[in-house]
Amino acid sequence: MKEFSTANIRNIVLASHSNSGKTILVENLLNFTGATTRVGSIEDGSTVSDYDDEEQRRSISLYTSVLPVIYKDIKINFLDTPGYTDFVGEVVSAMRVSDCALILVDSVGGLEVGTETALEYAEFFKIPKIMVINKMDRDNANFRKAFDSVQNNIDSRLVPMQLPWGEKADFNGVIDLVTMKAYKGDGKTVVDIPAEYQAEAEEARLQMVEAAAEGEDSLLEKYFENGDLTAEETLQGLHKAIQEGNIIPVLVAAGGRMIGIAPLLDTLLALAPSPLERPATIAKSPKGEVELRFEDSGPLAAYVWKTTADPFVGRQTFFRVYSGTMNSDTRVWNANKGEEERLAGVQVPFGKEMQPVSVIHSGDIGAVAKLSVTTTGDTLTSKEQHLTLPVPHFPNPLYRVAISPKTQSDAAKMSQTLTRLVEEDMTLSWEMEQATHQTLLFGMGDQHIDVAVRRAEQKFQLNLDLHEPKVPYEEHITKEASAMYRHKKQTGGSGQFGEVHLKVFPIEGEDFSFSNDVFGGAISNNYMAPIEKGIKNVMKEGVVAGYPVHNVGVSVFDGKEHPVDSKPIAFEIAGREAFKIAFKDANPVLDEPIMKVVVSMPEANMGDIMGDLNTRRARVQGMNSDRGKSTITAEVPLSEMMRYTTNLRSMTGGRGTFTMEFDHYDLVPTHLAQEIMNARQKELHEES
Ligand SMILES: Nc1nc2c(ncn2[C@@H]2O[C@H](COP(=O)(O)OP(=O)(O)O)[C@@H](O)[C@H]2O)c(=O)[nH]1
Ligand SMILES: [Mg+2]
Repeated sequence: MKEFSTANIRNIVLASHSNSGKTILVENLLNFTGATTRVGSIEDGSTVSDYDDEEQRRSISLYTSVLPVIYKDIKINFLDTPGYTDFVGEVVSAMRVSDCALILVDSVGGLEVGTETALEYAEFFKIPKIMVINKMDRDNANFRKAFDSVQNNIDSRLVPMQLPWGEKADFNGVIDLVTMKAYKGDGKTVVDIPAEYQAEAEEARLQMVEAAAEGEDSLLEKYFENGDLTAEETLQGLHKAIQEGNIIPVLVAAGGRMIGIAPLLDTLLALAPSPLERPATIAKSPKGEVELRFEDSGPLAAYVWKTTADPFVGRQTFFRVYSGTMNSDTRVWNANKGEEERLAGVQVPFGKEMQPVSVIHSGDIGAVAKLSVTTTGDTLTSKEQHLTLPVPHFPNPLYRVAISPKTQSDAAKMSQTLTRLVEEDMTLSWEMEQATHQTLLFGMGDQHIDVAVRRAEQKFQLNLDLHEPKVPYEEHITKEASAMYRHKKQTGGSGQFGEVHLKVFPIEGEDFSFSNDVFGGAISNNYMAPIEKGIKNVMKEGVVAGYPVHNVGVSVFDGKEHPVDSKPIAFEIAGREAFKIAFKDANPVLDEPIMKVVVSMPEANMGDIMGDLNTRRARVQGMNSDRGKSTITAEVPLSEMMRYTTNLRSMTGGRGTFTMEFDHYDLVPTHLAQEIMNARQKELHEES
């Protein structure tokens, strides 16, 4: 592939609700510009962007792909992201390294939740936005309606730069308000605006020019003087204005029919900023903060925004250069890991293909294979400069499932494979939970988990079973109780004998205390350790409900031993059993984890969400509404929140989100605790 210097690079993220035609749009752009000889389709699983098996199987994008489109000597790196909520982590990563967002809106669906999310992230990352009302050829396409559905829900002003020339089956092309020409089909044929559109186009053009004039003071003066701007001035003004972020230019297309392609590309070249026009990046170094411009001559700083760990291809690391250049056959310093990495060859990603190049210039996106320690979020730099670039905040994965290996050989590689999987994905994590003895996998939703589990199977030959996650309850007692147990086996062979009298009582501040309060040597000192061991073993397993015991004191105050048959194992058993009896008598209760939950939703859903939270034993601590968005802060038991991701989505049409973190343990209400204990006793009964 040809080399492109910073001024000739654009990085544009394609983001919106699933199904608005992002993947097919790039597919057509690639074909239009001669990069491919045929146009692939979603249905055949033959697009350049959705190359992963799982994407093809599901017919949706799951991962961000990089597709460079070369047009008029400029390389536009399109980052095609998934639109489904579960894969929003990919959108965050892509936005982080893009200089402009192209937001697609379905001409029928209008503003859908994934598109709202895309707009919010573009806002958050402060990158200019350009909108396309796409699929204008659809049966129920309605430009105005789609346009209004967006405008009525956002603060930024939408400014049409194009109008559709016909709609639905009659969608012929686009009327471009800058050139005031009509572009037929892909746009190679340019004609005069048909008479019936002239008036509408004139009016829309005036509004566009006015918006452009506001982009720059000098243009505003000219506009007041002449009452108009030239085409060039209009583009210049809009180019400025979108970088301020308060206007969003609107284009029209039917990417899948290759309509509006040339005017779309031309507008992108005119409006989307090159890296040179972006604000300085602030990097950290041991000497303090450093301002980086996208300069080849600057110190090396490349941000790793994506990693894939395919067992056959090996690890692929995707980076964006913020300063300096990344060169083949050199060594770089991973500032986050504090280790050197050797770059065998740097490459330009083109879907799944990697095209070798000798250098990746500042501002560009590249990839490198087989790095050893580098993971997503790391900065590659020089050892002397030791620069680190900021890592964005990713939404916390709150949807949990318990997993277990299917076979012995799966067990052997489970932890290693899970570690590699989560390394690829900032919104996936796993942990072993001591209290429930479960391995938990956390993701953004059931689809996300499903993809991860299939990926483990297909790519890593790790087969997993899924289970309901258990709540990590805890057992404790609320009063003092005593018990004795005699363990005796004296029939035939060598016998066993041990008798323990003990008292249990609640304690605070520590989980366990043990004292030997035996007077007169009823039990020898050396049997105390086995007794303690027996008790500690039950504490792990739980007595009444199968959950770990906390905050209990034990005093052994009496017992009996036998000169021949007493041995450590006998006392271990006697200690354990005496503890169990005393514990059951000491009014045992259960504690449950209480989470601090913050739910955000459209104001209209507030009543429903509140009502629903009440059925989840929530303790609401605060509510807030601001410009149509509401938040509720509440403490809610974890047991009530297990499938909240799914429930909240269905209550809010996907517009509700929440955060959740552990806050404290609190008593489980008696009737619920009783149910849990009964279930456990039944389970024990069935086991024995
Ligand atoms: N009618 C029509 N369908 C389209 C157009 N572009 C894409 N599609 C179809 O819309 C569906 C979703 O497209 P896709 O590119 O996967 O959308 P994405 O989820 O935004 O990437 C596919 O079935 C496409 O064939 C278009 O311009 N017109
Ligand atoms: Mg897609």
